[in-house]
Amino acid sequence: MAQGRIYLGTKRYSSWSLRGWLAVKLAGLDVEEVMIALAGGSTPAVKAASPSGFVPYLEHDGNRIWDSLAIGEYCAELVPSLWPASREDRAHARAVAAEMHSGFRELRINMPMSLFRQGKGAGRTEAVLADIARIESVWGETLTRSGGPYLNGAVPGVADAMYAPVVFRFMTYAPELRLSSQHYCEAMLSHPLMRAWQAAAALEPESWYIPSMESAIP
Ligand SMILES: N[C@@H](CCC(=O)N[C@@H](CS)C(=O)NCC(=O)O)C(=O)O
Repeated sequence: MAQGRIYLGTKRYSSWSLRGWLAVKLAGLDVEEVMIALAGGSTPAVKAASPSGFVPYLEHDGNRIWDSLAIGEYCAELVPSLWPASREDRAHARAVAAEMHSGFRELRINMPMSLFRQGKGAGRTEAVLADIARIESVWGETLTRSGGPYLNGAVPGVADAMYAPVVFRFMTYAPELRLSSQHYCEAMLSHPLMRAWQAAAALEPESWYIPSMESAIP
């Protein structure tokens, strides 16, 4: 029997859900998935299910954890290898994960995660390009430290979970990226968990689609 449940929003769109789900899966937690179709604003079913009114929300072993980064930390307490082994590298990875959690607002607004949208070339405002430049610099520095192919090293960890939606955004909007970023995106996109998320998203019913998130962008 599952040891709990994770509440998630529509997989095509819910970038925060992807982060929490990846952390839970990377930690190997046995939890049931409760899917909620997002309304594209405030979703009554999300408000009813989650203490914060946001997904992801994890209930596990009597614990209630809302917020993607808190879920990542919880999972890493159970499986410490979700952060790097050395204190210095862990400090760096935590800063990197926190920067994603609290920042890159322009990228998030102008290149929203929408897995199957025709978005190539869209969203490239100056502020978005500045966010992307910073992300590439963070990835470059972190991959050099970790030895790659993931920010966490040989296997993905919390920092990778935090940036996973950025990888999907880059897949959709296809901004120019340096070679090392392209390699990181390829490693992430070919990871079985990222593939599984994408496959599940492809099976979501059309009634869950949010038209403004699906529209092709000229
Ligand atoms: N800081 C939160 C943000 C969570 C968040 O904004 N989730 C969105 C879905 S991606 C949500 O639940 N929105 C409310 C709604 O759509 O009703 C986290 O890291 O988990």
